[in-house]
Amino acid sequence: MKKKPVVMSIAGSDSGGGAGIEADLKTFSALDVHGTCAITSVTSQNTTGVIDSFDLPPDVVSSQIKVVCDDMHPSWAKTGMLPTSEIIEFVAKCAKRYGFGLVVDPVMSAEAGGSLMRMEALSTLIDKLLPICDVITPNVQEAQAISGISINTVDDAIKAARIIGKKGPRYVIVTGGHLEGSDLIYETSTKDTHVVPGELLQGGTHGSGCTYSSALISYLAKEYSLVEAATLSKEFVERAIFNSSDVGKGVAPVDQSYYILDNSKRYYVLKKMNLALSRLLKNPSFVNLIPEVGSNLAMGKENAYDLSDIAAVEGRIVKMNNIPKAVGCIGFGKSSHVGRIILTSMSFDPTKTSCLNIKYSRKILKVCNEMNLNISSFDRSLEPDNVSTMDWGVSEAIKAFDGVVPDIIYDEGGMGKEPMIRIIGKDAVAVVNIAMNIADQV
Ligand code: PXL
Repeated sequence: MKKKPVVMSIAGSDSGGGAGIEADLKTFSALDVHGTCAITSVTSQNTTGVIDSFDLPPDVVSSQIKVVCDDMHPSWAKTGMLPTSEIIEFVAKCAKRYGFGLVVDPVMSAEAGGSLMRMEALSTLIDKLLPICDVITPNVQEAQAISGISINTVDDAIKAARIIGKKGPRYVIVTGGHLEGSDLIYETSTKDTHVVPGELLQGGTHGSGCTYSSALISYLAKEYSLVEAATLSKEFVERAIFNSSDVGKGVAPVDQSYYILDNSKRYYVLKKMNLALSRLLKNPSFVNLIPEVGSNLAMGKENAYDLSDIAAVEGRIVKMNNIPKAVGCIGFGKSSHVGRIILTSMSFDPTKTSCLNIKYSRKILKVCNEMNLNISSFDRSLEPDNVSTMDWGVSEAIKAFDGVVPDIIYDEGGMGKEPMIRIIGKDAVAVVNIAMNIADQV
């Protein structure tokens, strides 16, 4: 049977599913480690903040840690919400007894507002937990509270990390939201510092701290070095922030499942593209539909954001010895022309993910009409300055069709521009089926 690293989260529950234990377990499964948990407090919470919380008795927290450790021996654990001094003391005892690697995320308040730690518990955390932990991952506010100095620059963060390091952790990672997006790693024994560069991203951040520390123990449990684990965790949390969705009225929760779903969505696109392209290339009559500039077939992944989310044929599909030929392989980010058409059509209708451009002729357009396809068009001579032709033209054609994405968008060309027909559909196979029907009748 395969072996999986086992990790543990000792943290509070967030009923809104955005932070705490819920975020931790989602992170663990996205990163393919077995996640276990000891719940310290049950918070009644949504995206607007913490409404209420109910702390568990400290021996209930220890009991959860004990039974998990006796059986599954997690190699790494993280602490999140530790609301009281008593709970911190019990957790520190367990950590000493079981000897797992320990990351302390010194959670003080929720991203959306609301305190998650009693004031007096901070000194217990500093006295009891910092001396026995491997890594502490404060954000700027938490680092200020623990070090007692204010942090405005990366130099301030280094000073704070030195002060915190003296309290016992082997590494201090000051996480970046407020350091222009970069994280600072400080190694206590050598006094070395390392900056993990990042950028401030648009997106909801509810659960970002929990997700970061959970990703960190996942990578550490997979035996990455600390700097590698911190770099990968930063990337993981940035993508989770970027993919957050507005599920409530307040701070949007980050999305950890993006990490697994993105690859499966891309795989689905590649499978459809391969099937569609091989059918197209086997159909000799398709050559009659290939324009001078070549055709391209492209398909976007669900929720495509930019051209890197659109798969197409590198170098287009051309006519060679009177048979259709793909110049290169299918890959993401390989077409800006047809890619833009898809991004625009998906902005009107997210299910219209695929496009194939074919030759324009009156005859071909007539066949499209006879097939009862929905048809719209744009006029290049009306194109304003400083716009992308495809964004503008495709939007115009869709607006002219009452905002519905038609099956066919054509234009009659312009100075030095070949006229073109574009077939748009729900996926690459659907688009190719339409193209083959047209080709059979031309
Ligand atoms: O992200 C900090 C955090 C930790 N633990 C719980 C939380 C939050 C933030 O909302 O709710 C339970």
